[in-house]
Amino acid sequence: MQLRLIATLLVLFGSILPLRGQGLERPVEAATEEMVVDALKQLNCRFNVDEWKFNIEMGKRTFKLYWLDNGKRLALKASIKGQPSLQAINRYNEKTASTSRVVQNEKLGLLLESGVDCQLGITTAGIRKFVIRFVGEIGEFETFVANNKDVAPIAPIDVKPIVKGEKQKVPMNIDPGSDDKSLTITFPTGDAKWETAWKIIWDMESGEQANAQGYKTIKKVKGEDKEFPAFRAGRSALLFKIKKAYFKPGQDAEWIQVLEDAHPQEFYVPYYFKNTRFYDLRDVGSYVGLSAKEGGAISQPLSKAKNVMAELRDTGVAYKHGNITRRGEELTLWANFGAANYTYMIEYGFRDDGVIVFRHSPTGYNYFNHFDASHMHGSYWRLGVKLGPEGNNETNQVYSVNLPSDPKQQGDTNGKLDIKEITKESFLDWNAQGFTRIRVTNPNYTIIPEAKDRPPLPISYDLVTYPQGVARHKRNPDEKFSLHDYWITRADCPEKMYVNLGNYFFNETGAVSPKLRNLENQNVVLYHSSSALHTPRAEDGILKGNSTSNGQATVFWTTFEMRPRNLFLKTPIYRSLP
Ligand SMILES: [Cu+2]
Repeated sequence: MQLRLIATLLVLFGSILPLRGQGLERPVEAATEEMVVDALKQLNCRFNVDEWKFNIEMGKRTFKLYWLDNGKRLALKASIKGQPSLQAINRYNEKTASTSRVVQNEKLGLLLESGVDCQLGITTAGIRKFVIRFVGEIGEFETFVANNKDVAPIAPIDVKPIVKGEKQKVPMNIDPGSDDKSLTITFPTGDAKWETAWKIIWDMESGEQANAQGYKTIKKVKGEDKEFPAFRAGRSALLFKIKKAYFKPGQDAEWIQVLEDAHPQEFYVPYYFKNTRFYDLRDVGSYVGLSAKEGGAISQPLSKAKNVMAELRDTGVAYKHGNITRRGEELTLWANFGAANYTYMIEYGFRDDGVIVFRHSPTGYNYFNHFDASHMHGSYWRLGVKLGPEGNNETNQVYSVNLPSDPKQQGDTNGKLDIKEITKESFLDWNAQGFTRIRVTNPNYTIIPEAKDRPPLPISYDLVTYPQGVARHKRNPDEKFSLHDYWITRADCPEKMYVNLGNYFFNETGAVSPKLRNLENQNVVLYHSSSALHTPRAEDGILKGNSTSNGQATVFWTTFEMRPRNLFLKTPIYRSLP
């Protein structure tokens, strides 16, 4: 392929030469080099030719026109400055780009490309329009890149080597003036080539603050429903909230919000022995101050109140095959809710692979010094979910996901999970054989493109639970909130209290309430409980009674997690041993 007409680096000014062929031209099936030259001359642009490649300068923009297959195809390519995230590029290609598309080239960086198949018929005027439109699209894409810049880059985080016995601070950035309540961590920690990050905004809220946010309870007064503030007024900390959590699945990726107000909302402890029962969060205790000494090797208490510990933990091997392996990390934020004789440990684990682990454990002194005083320690969580980047996180869908146990449904022709969209405020139960998960997706945000056999896969988070058992309490009429494992409401649901969900979902006859609303693809709140059955043993220090000198019940955790799905193009932080 050669250009006979022009030697390399011939610079022409279009205005010098006469126009030719305008208006009279018939379409041909291959563009000649002369047609390209004419078109460029008519556009008054500077250009030079390097064999089959035209280097063009038009206005402030430079780009290349490729004369391919003896003119059967023409392609335009422009190098674009800027570093939009992969997701932003995909979004541009899917939604904004009309005749061009953006590709990330390993050597050349970001390229905007457009092509024309001349075999369908091409004229000089057509080439001219092709170039003009492309110049317009460069401008559009530059504007798109400017408007889709990611939020402020994360400043490098300093990590010092660990000296045995010494304590180190967690390698994270704390936003000044936030009372340690707004923080960012990158993973792997201490690595300039970090690959994932969490931005977390947490708070400890008092009953007074929660009541002001509309946390109410309804009680019957003389046969009529009356609203009362949900919590005890006062300043002590009752709600340990993750107000917002954002995950970044790559240095160039957008921050993806996951949580919007998540917290344990009740610690309900019914004793089967004597029907003694406690709503410990509502009625008894509050979160307590912590000592720095209680934290691990890499830890620090947070905020002036020091009632939350930040701790960096090694979570063991994240994956392994041969020398392709690495150890995982988790930023744990933990607190302790003191409720008279008992206390509860509450942990949020923000893992380097995007998983959030929610843990609760009782510990402390048994209420009854009796081996038969078995009781349930229930932790009732509100999980506000708002999945997606800022500006695109208001549309979410919810699904239940179950493995079918009927062999017919598991057969070769089916063999698919039973995935059902939940379109209305609902409750459902965990099914052991179904490995039930609740999935929240953002149908408007996809990084896994469409393939031959499937549509694009939206980003999702699965609520995956690890129950030791399923606690149902039916002895008392106010325990209806324990009758199901998952409750799903809209984020704007007037009922914000887990312990009142029974009254919201059912009417007095026990029938499902007609007031339940459609989810309408809005943000949702998932309510889920995790329970630990405590069957007292000598190791709990009960033989000689409930005393500090006699020992206490050690922790026994309940756990569930929110697990990302299709937020990455490959295994997160995929590395080999050095
Ligand atoms: Cu107990």
